[in-house]
Amino acid sequence: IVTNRVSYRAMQAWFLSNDFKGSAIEIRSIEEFSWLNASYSPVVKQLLDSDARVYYFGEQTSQDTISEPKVRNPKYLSLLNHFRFYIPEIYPQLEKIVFLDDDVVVQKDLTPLFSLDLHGNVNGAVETCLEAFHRYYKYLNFSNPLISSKFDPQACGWAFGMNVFDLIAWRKANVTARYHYWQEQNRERTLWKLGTLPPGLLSFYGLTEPLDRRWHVLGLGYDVNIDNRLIETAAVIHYNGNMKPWLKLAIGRYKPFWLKFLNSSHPYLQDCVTA
Ligand SMILES: *[C@@H]1O[C@H](CO)[C@@H](O)[C@H](O)[C@H]1NC(C)=O
Ligand SMILES: *[C@@H]1O[C@H](CO)[C@@H](O)[C@H](O)[C@H]1NC(C)=O
Ligand SMILES: *[C@@H]1O[C@H](CO)[C@@H](O)[C@H](O)[C@H]1NC(C)=O
Ligand SMILES: *[C@@H]1O[C@H](CO)[C@@H](O)[C@H](O)[C@H]1NC(C)=O
Ligand SMILES: [Mn+2]
Repeated sequence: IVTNRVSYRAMQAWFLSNDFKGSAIEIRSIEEFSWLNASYSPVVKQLLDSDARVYYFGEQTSQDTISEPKVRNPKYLSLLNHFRFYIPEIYPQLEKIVFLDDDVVVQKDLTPLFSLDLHGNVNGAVETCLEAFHRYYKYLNFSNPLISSKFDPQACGWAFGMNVFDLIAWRKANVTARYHYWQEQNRERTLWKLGTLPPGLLSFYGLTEPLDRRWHVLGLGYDVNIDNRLIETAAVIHYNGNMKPWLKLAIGRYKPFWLKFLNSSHPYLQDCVTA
């Protein structure tokens, strides 16, 4: 688990005071990774530059802030969000990893994911273009020749949140370098606006293996029409979207799938559990 300095102590206290059937849990803070600095990562550089702009010109006069308020949203500013693109460097000894977002619930054993054949691909992910609009043209600026000359606008999108990464194939294909390249091209935000999915779609293009949809059922944070059977049989459910199960605006029907793993008699939770 990688967190930041602000949450590090609380995370440690939480995992020390709970037993997860003997699982080994390592908590690290993103500030430890001194190699992830502005001279190596264009993303760090861009985040520092945008902080500096706000600092020097003030929030009220910054054009970025006025025209794109979401850019100030910590979700998009956080380096933690982009940290997924450095997994092979975080764990130089590992060959394969299952990556999970912090807003998922694991409902089944994920061990079989490690023996799935990714056919030489780097990223095992569920595709999202069952809904017709989740295609590349939806996420990227195809008016830009950098994009339109290299990518198929109809290519199917996929999701972060539960991914199997083959780290050997990742290093061989220099995916992190590709990601840096695209982040640099997007300095002026002309290729895409926000988030980690668009650079992911570019960096893992042609390197993504579609997984059976039942591995990862998405949308529990915004889509009110997900079939209950689909949720119940999923290996991982993902509350992506704003309506997180721990918030008041949660979608009521999806809340129990999260709540049932919560130990409400735990003293740390006594103050915040309302259910
Ligand atoms: C920045 O990271 C590079 C490697 O990524 C490292 O060689 C360098 O020492 C780091 N600089 C600082 C100031 O930590
Ligand atoms: C990855 O980068 C290394 C070193 O920069 C280079 O030698 C190699 O050809 C690159 N591989 C690919 C597939 O681009
Ligand atoms: C998309 O790319 C074109 C060509 O570079 C550019 O003129 C346009 O401003 C971009 N659109 C956005 C929304 O950034
Ligand atoms: C729930 O938390 C309480 C208080 O910390 C603890 O005694 C109990 O064993 C926990 N129950 C489970 C199922 O983990
Ligand atoms: Mn998520």
